[in-house]
Amino acid sequence: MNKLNWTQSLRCFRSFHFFVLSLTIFNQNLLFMGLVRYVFLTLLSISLFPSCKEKPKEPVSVPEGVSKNEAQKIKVIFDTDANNELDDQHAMAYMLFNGDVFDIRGITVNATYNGGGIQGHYDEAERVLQLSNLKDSIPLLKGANGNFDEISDSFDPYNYDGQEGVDFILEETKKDSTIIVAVGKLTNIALALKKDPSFAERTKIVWLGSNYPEPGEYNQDNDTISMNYVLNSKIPFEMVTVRYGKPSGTDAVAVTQTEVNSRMPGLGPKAKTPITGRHGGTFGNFGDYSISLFEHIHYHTDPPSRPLFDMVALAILKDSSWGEQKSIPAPVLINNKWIERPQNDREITVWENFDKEKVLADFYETMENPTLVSATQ
Ligand SMILES: [Ca+2]
Repeated sequence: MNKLNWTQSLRCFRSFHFFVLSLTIFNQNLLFMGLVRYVFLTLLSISLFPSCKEKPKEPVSVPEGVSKNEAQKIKVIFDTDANNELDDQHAMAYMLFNGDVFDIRGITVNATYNGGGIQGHYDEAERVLQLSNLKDSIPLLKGANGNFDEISDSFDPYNYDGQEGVDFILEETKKDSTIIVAVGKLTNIALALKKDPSFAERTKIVWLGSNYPEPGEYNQDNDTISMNYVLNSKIPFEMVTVRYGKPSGTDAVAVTQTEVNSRMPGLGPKAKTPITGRHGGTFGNFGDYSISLFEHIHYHTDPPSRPLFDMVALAILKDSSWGEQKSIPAPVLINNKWIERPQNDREITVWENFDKEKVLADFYETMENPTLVSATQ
């Protein structure tokens, strides 16, 4: 039952007060006035007490442009090395075009080897936001340029590399049940845990990375110490595996350049302000930029194809049936080898065996029929 509002409560109190007063008078004069006064006071009370009843609920009006299922959306901070390869940009577009599914609280960048330092990753993330007409509508912040061990070595919580992005992650997760989808190295996440260990209790990390149980993988190798720090913490942690060359990892969720050239032209919203791509050229929608990214990437396969690794980490949040998940005691990486810890009470989730057809069908469907996420600033 809903609470009465203040106006109703006041009216209710007045009515009740009057009723009690009336009863008192009624008792004192019962012998004299009898039935006439009784009937009068009863009718008066009945006329006043209905004001105590809860008023029928007025229909809740949804502000223009706000979807009715806003509360059901997955609140996400996306932590990306946006300028590495081409899957981060496609993941970003997929996320930004899934406005019915995701509520994007912000985007933070981290810097892996390929991508021109933190500024290069920031610039590329900004290009995708601009193509989506969301630049300045979604917070975009720089995280750490360096690695966890060097930053944490003489850590000053009020002045450290990555503070802008990491502090944003810490503050934003205090407000709501926001999760972090991390698709680069885990430096920013480890720094957030170091600065505020209670961070572990208010969010979860979905990380695209590792060839677990095999060694190696780009995101992992960029900062293994940060990964171990996260594995040894209590923060809920889901690992969306890469597994180079294996059918069970996101490496298998690849698209060919031929397919991109035929399906992507012109897709996505028309950008109000076109971008200059990282390889040059001017682009007015994400679809055309996608073709440019595929044109300038190295290929190791015949026919030429590239996995959309990072996009899969978002797809399995959208529909968990597009991958298989299992819980394992958290292992640790020592000397580039995974060491199992079967006695470890701390468990993590491992994602594998992705439904490539369904994930890619949804990717193209999303590109063809985008629903932009709402602005958050
Ligand atoms: Ca990435």
